[in-house]
Amino acid sequence: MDFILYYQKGTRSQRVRWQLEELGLDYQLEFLNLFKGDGFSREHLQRHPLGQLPVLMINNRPMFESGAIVHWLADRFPEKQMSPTPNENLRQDFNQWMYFSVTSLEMPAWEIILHSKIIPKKHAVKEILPFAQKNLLQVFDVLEKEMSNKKYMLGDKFSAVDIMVGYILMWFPEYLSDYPQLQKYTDCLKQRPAYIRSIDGN
Ligand SMILES: N[C@@H](CCC(=O)N[C@@H](CS)C(=O)NCC(=O)O)C(=O)O
Repeated sequence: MDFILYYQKGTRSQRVRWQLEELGLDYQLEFLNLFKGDGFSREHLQRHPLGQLPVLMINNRPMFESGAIVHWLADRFPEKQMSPTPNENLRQDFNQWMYFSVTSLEMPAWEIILHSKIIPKKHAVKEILPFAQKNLLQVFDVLEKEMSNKKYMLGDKFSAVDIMVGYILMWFPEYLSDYPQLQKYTDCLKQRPAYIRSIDGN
């Protein structure tokens, strides 16, 4: 299969690159610079109607939404065991945490990043921060408890869920010191050769 990942370091396209590396697939990176408006070029808007990243071209057919791409790749290459099959009990947990990662976890996380780091100060709504922080820490509490006796989100085996959850946890190194299990978990994820390759270069 032919894969082209439209990519910018520090964006959710890193999730997809990490997954491609875990699966050992060949892919080409096409670098965009969202700050320079590359997302809104006519060509890119044909790949992604909102002009966002990531987009993965799969045999010339575009796919967007980082979670959906990571999930699709996991299911498409079952021999790599990055997602349990629908017949396994663990598939229940897999679906639960995949959706959790892009809703309960990512929503407050993104509000914090957006209103403290991305939106220019005069447009940011700083009143949203305490509320989002409270929600995020509640979710961190849940994950801390969840990880108290496991190496990965699904137990002993790394899966696509770890890419989805781990990627967001890594946005908040300053909070992790209060969460020893999550600190240990993200330290372990950061040592994975595929993760290290996925953050290589620009
Ligand atoms: N839910 C989407 C979110 C995509 C998204 O917001 N991407 C950001 C980069 S991390 C982006 O392209 N922002 C530019 C924009 O919204 O104009 C996903 O996970 O793929």
